[in-house]
Amino acid sequence: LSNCSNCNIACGKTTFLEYFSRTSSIEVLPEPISKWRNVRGQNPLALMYQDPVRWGLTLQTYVQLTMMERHLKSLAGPVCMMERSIFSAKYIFVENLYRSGKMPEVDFVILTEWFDWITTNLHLPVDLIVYLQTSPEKCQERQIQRCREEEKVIPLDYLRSLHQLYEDWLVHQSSFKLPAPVLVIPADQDLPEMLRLYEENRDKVLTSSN
Ligand code: DCP
Repeated sequence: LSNCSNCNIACGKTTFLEYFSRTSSIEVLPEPISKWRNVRGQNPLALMYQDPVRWGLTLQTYVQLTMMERHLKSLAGPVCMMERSIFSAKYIFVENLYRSGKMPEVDFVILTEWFDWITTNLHLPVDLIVYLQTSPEKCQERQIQRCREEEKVIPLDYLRSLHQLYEDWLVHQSSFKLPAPVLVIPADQDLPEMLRLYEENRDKVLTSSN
C-alpha cells in the first residue's frame, strides 16, 4: 500500500522520507528527478525551466511515465512511500503551466487524454497523502540554499502559484478529486522541530497505510 508526500518545490520531502526510511521498515520510492535531469543524455527538466512553452509537454510527458512506473512499483511492497504522485504532477504542475499561459491548449489536452486513460485503466491506489505545508517564501529560501542548477530561474511568483494550487486541492478541497485522505503537517519550522513533528505524526503516517 502506498503513501505520497506532497508539497511545493524544496519544501523538505526528501528529509521527511529519509526520516521514515531510517526509523521504520517501510519502503521509500524517491522522486525520479535524476531521470528528469538525464534521460539518455537529455535534460528535459533544464529545458522546461529555460523555455516552458516549448518544453513543458516534453518534461511532463516523461514525468507522467516515471510516476506511473513508481505507482505500479509501489504495489509490490507491503508499505511504501513516494515523493509526489501522478496526481500532483497533473493537478499542480501541468495545471500551473496551462493556467499561466505557458502550455498551449493542444499540449494540455494531449496530456489530459494520457492522464485520463492511465488513471481509468490502471489501478494506482494511494492510501494517504501527506501534505508538508510550507510558505512559498520558505520554499524559496530552501531552494536557494540547495542551489540546484536548473532551478536558479524559479521566481517567487512561480512558487506562489504552485502553493495556491496545492492549498485548493489538498486543504480547501475545492479543485480536483482527492485520490486519498490528506494529512497536513506544517513544515516551515527548522529541522529539529520538523523531526519532532514527524515523530508526533508517526502513527498517522504509518498506520493509515497498514
Ligand atoms: N517538477 C516539475 N514538474 C513535476 C514535478 C516536479 O517541474 N510534475 C520539478 C520541480 C523541481 C524538480 O522537478 O524543480 C524537483 O522537484 P522538487 O524540488 O520538489 O523535489 P525535491 O527532491 O528537491 O524535493 P524536496 O526539496 O521537497 O526534498
